[in-house]
Order: sequence, then C-alpha cells, then structure tokens
Amino acid sequence: MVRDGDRQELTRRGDVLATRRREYDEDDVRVRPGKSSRPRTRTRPRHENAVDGFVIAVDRGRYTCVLPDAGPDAPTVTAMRARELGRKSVVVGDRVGLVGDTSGAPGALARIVRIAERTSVLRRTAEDDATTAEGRLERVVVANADQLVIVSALADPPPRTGFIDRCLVAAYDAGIEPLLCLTKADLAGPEAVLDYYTELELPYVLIRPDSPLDALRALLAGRVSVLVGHSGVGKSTLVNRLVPEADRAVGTVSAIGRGRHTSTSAVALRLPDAAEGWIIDTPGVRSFGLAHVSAESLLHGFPDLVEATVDCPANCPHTADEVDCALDAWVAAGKADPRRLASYRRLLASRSGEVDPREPNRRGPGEE
Ligand SMILES: Nc1nc2c(ncn2[C@@H]2O[C@H](COP(=O)(O)OP(=O)(O)OP(=O)(O)O)[C@@H](O)[C@H]2O)c(=O)[nH]1
Ligand SMILES: [Mg+2]
Repeated sequence: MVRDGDRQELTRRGDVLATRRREYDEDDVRVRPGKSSRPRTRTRPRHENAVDGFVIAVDRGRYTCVLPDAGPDAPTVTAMRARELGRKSVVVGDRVGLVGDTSGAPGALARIVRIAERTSVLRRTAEDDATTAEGRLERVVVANADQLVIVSALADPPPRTGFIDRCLVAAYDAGIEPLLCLTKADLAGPEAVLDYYTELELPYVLIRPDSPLDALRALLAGRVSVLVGHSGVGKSTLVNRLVPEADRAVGTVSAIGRGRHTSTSAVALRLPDAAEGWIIDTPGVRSFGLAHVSAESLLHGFPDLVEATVDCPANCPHTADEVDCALDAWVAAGKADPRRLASYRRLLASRSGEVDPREPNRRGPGEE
C-alpha cells in the first residue's frame, strides 16, 4: 500500500519510482486517480447520444454544421463549443459530436462536445521564423482535407512560384495531396509555370471563364478539397461555378494586381449531384508561413530534389555554403531545375530568420 505521503516522495524521485514500482505487486499499488482522469459522470451519458456533425463554417464562436447522417437536404445546425472542450480549437472540416438541439430550427443551438481525431491538419504560420512571436502564431486553416487545391492566376495577379512552392511544402507536410489550379488562362499561357514544375508529377488544371470544368470536377469528386491562394486569383469565382447556389462574394483586382480580400472566412460547400465531395473556399493569403515545418520536412515539398540528398554527408544542412551538399551537383547535372533549388534554399534561410545573401530583399522573384 502506498500512502499519499509516500507517493509524493516517490513522484519527486521519478526514476526511483519506476524502479521501486516493480518491487510491488500490481495490487499493492493503489494510486488515487488524478483530478483530470476522473470520469465525468455528469456529462458522459449525454455524450453517448451525441450525433455526428461536420463543421462547414465558423463565425465568431458559432459553428455551422451539417449532419452527415441526416441527408443533404437536412437543415444546417448552429452550435457552440461546450466548455469541456477547453482550449481545443474547432475549425472548418472538423468532424464533431453534437448534443442539445440539433433540429436546425431557427434559433436552435447545439453544443460541440467532442472533436474526432483529424486525418489531416493544414496549418500555416504568420511568419517563417519560429523564434519570433509571429512565427509561433500558428493557424489551423482546415482539418480533414484530402486535397489542397493551390489556386494561382496566370495573370492579374501574376503567378508566384515561391508561393506555390510553400503550399506544396504545407501539403506534403500535412499529408494532403496537392493539385495546381491555374486560373485566368484566358489572360496568359501556363507555359512558364508548368516548365518550372516539369520534374514534379504535379497534377494541374487550367481554368478559363468559359472552359468546361469536367476535369476539375472529376478530381474533386468524393473528396474534401481546400482552395488556397492569393487574394483575387479567382477562388470564389471557381466555387460559384462548381456550386451554383454557393453565392460566394467575388471581388475585383486592384491596379497593382492585388485582390481585395473579398472572402473573410473559410466555408465548406457540398459539391452538387453525385460528386459527393466538399470544396472549401478560404480567404486569400499574402503568404504561407512555414515556421511549423521542420528543416527536414521542408524537403518533402521538393520531391524533385529529395533523391539527390542520399549523396549528402550526414546531417548536411543543404545550404548554399555547404560545399559537400549533393544538391548542387544534382542540379548541375540537369536533374532538377536550379530555380527549384534556389527556392528551397530561400525557404531554409527564411525559416532560420536568415536572409539569403543572394536575395537582398529576402523574397523570391514574383513573391509578395
Ligand atoms: N479573366 C478572368 N478573370 C477571372 C477569372 N476568374 C476570376 N476572375 C476575376 O478575378 C476577380 C477576383 O475573383 P475572386 O473569385 O473574388 O477571387 P478570390 O480568390 O476569391 O479572392 P479573395 O476572396 O479576395 O481571396 C474577379 O473580378 C473575377 O471576375 C478567370 O478565369 N479569368
Ligand atoms: Mg474569395
């Protein structure tokens, strides 16, 4: 029998505790459960009745959910978070347990009592450098997305491969499949962008205002896809074409080639007909900070470079000043585009808060 006093003494001496415990019979050691592990008898029965919900919008503490088991025509349910969720955030794409009034009647309010384990989490940080406060400010964009649709206009605003590269890193890091969606193909050709990604097996679609969307629809069917891109690239325009009743506000692009951040929050929309998929429109972002991605994982966004690193010395930082880094020879041999290596190294430098000496203004060509 371990008395309370003894237990404290043992806890202070963690290692000793581990050794000593083995000397007792399991039955002899009766440690009272801590407060946090005590079963919550008051709330548990209601949790068992919780119905499944899928969060499609978040607005000032109110969560709009659909009930997947209630069919596509069932009304949406407005919910708030139950206090017992603590600080856990609920985001668009979350699969949740709902209790309370889940009728969806006007004024009805349900409560979110649990969040299902997420299959993927798309994150971004305000800045790249994890040592700064901004770099530590991590935002979960959406949960449970299967596909990241990187939307880039071919003109107005012009494409920025540095931004696309960042999105690719975020996608691979989160285990979400990327799809490149090049809009405004009526204004400019895709050759330059596609040439940059030749070595990657990156699926892409071209969008013009009058082009049929069959290819895109086929790639979206049955999946949860999230659109990301700069403001003004045409995300909401695309969503309105895919989901005619979506009625997403569409903005204009200013003279300096920037959108006006027309969309202000993420919204998931059900794809019509037999597609059985969801498309999530998100507000335009200026950049996609990657402070949360380790230096090693950063490389996953560059599958065209990964293979070369088997010839690198152990713990090679892959930076430009590392003379034995095998990436330089790989690019010199024509196995990858030198611009991709430069982009990777810019990200490496940006993460550690360093400015790449060859990039006086720190940002890559064409990046905001
Ligand atoms: N020429 C051309 N214009 C387009 C195309 N797609 C969208 N636009 C225009 O681009 C502008 C911006 O479109 P939005 O759909 O609001 O862009 P967004 O990406 O949702 O922007 P934010 O909500 O600010 O992030 C609108 O004036 C659209 O009409 C296209 O394929 N071709
Ligand atoms: Mg929009």
